[in-house]
Amino acid sequence: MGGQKRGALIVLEGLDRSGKSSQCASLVSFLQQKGLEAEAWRFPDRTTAVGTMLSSYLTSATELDDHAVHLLFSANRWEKRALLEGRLKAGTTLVVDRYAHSGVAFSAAKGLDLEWCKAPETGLPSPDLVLYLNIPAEVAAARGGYGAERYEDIGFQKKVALQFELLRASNWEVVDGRLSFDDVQEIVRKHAVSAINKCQGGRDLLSHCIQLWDVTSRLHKDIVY
Ligand code: FDM
Ligand code: MG
Repeated sequence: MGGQKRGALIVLEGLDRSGKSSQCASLVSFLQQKGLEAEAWRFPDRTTAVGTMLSSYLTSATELDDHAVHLLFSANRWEKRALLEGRLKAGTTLVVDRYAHSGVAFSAAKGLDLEWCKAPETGLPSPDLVLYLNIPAEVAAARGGYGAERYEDIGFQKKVALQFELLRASNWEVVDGRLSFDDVQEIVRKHAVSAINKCQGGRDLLSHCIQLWDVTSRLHKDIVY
């Protein structure tokens, strides 16, 4: 079991306009400057055939049943799984802008059953670290720049935030997204470097796979509402 050095799977999550994309880009440059192998990834990956369908749904060019679109978002991750695992095993750290947590939070916010939403994601590689950029929906909206895409609506983003809360697990670090860009980046770097060091110490990828939601559901029982 394990023992082999590998790259870390680091995911940034949060509402729209929480700063994920710029923080991801800055983190990848920092890691590369340190001489580490690192790549920026993002979901949805709009470059694939499935991604094209998602993109046209998000721009409201097409309509799709909520369940169907949920499965497409998940399929968009599964179609990249082999490549993703290959990169990690080859020692490359992946910094991913959104992952299965966005998949579940956005669909559950529409009213789909949370457990149903989790099911198709189960078995995907579990992140070593989820950095959640925490920002109230009002603050995100005030940053401006909500485009015309589906979901870019303050009322809906509030519902998404509630769902993200339910997904918090032990591999999450919640970062205050209202801090300055540099302050957020400093925290992000610190946690990322620590996750990378653990993986270089031979943290096993496969045994980790099954934990995407296991960690979560265990925590769920401890949450007092
Ligand atoms: N989104 C993203 C989902 O609804 N499910 C998913 O699985 C993922 C990865 O797509 F509003 C939503 C979140 C966001 C929209 O994402 C487009 P970007 O990061 O803004 O491109
Ligand atoms: Mg967006």
